Amino acid sequence: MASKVLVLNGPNLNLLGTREPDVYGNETLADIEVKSLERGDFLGLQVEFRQSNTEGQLVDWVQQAQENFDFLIVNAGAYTHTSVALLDAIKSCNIPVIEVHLSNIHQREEFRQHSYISKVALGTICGFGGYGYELALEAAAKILNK
Ligand code: CA2
Repeated sequence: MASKVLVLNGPNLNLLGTREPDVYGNETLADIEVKSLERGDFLGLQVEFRQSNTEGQLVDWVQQAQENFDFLIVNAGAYTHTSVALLDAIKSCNIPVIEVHLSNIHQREEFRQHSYISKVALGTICGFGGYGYELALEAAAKILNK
């Protein structure tokens, strides 16, 4: 049976493709979802893609993830830099987690250079735009098949 991967997206990522193309590219989140599902099919992974602007909803999804999924990929948006709640939820979640960012957060404002998610993620992929999600799926497939 195919391994199942949950991809969580945080606040304002639903606005992708509408503004700030110089920072985040021209792709919409729906475009990234289509490519992630296709890459998942190719890798033998069943991918589910979700987005919420609400911290509590993201925490609930992380808490529930281990019941139905084998792997978690998270772009927590701005909550990356603020959310101890998401850090705690990921810490107690028994499945591996990869952090993704479209932009290279280390080249941006100082407040974006710290990530609570990085403290508990297996690794972080940032700076490759929407392709970062596909890279994270490649890594997930490798780790799950080990
Ligand atoms: O680079 C990333 O993926 C981020 O997680 C994106 C977040 C940002 O707060 C993080 O520091 C880095 C923001 C996503 C908001 O995207 C927008 C796109 C178009 C218009 C407005 C917001």
